[in-house]
Amino acid sequence: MDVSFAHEPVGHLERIDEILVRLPFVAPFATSAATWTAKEALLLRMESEGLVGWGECVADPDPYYAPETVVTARHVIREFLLPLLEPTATLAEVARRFARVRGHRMAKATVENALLDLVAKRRGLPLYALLGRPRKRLMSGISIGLQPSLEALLEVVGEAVARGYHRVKIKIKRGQDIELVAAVRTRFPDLPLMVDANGDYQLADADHLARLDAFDLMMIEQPLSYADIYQHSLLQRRLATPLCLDESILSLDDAEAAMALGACRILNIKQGRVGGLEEAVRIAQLAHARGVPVWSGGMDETGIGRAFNMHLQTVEGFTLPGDLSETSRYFREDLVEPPVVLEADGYIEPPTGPGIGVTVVGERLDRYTLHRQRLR
Ligand code: OSB
Ligand code: MG
Repeated sequence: MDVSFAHEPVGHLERIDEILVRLPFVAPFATSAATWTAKEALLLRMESEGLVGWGECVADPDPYYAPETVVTARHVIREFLLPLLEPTATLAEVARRFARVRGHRMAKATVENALLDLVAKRRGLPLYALLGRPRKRLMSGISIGLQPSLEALLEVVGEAVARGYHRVKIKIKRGQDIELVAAVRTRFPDLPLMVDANGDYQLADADHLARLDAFDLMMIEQPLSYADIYQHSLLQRRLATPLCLDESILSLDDAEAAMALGACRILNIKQGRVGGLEEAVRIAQLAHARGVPVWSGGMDETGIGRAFNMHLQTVEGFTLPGDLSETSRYFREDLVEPPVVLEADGYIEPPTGPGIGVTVVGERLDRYTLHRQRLR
């Protein structure tokens, strides 16, 4: 990839800490696959020459979204990834060394993110500038979990519309789909609306899913299981609505296969799922060349992980609004300042300070920490 940071050396890392945090959500977040009441996340803190770099792993404590968990990520980071970091190794060299470790891309992204934050801070550049991008206001998007009732759903969607979000995504699952979408569409005829099934359906449900074609959805995200790229290609041929893959895409190769097979017409890129910003940018570049629009997906991250997603969205090809909501939607109090806020027109300003551009508030970090260990 043609980015200047590839030749940047890792530098001397005087100290590395892993920190496990747990932040309660303002409201539980329910998908077809799981319900989470708090964000439990593994953070990596790296100190180098008086600077501090941060990474946040998007793995959950459970394997209900992806096979990786907080515990597998800790294991792989400590035993296999950190030992590959040497002061003179460039980031490109680190990526080559990491390739020997198969999978575990959430773990890899955590380390890559912390290194990129450090490199950008050393250069005094915001991360988007390190990616070679100009400052850009970002579109907002909200992901609304399954609600206890249709009335509750309509109320939450109504609040999002009133706030000015650029698009609304609602979660669906078998038995809670057509009538939810029909009700939201009837109430909000012009709303940019999409659904996410988190893999709850099978190809045999194709006729049922085709009923969603009546509601002018932007896309259907991950209707079939995480490993079903080929099955999605068969489903896409039977639907007018574009499919978008999330869980199925773990790498550039997956994205290439999905696009070549016609398994989707849109890609959800979560940099924390595909191994980091570098792989995410590669996927965005390939998708751009293939005419496939992409957007940045979220994992209900704390302000640390969210900042990386914001910088990523300045890259060419991110033409659709992503999962980028106000901090107050997720947490009463976040680990970082400043929080993400919506401007009057629904846009969001990415942080402009060096690196990720947000500051971890030590006292809050301590309060939400479950476990902390020095690794180096
Ligand atoms: O499928 O996109 C998903 C959150 C956690 C795990 C998976 C998903 C999500 C979201 C919320 O939809 C995205 C966000 O607001 O950060
Ligand atoms: Mg999704």
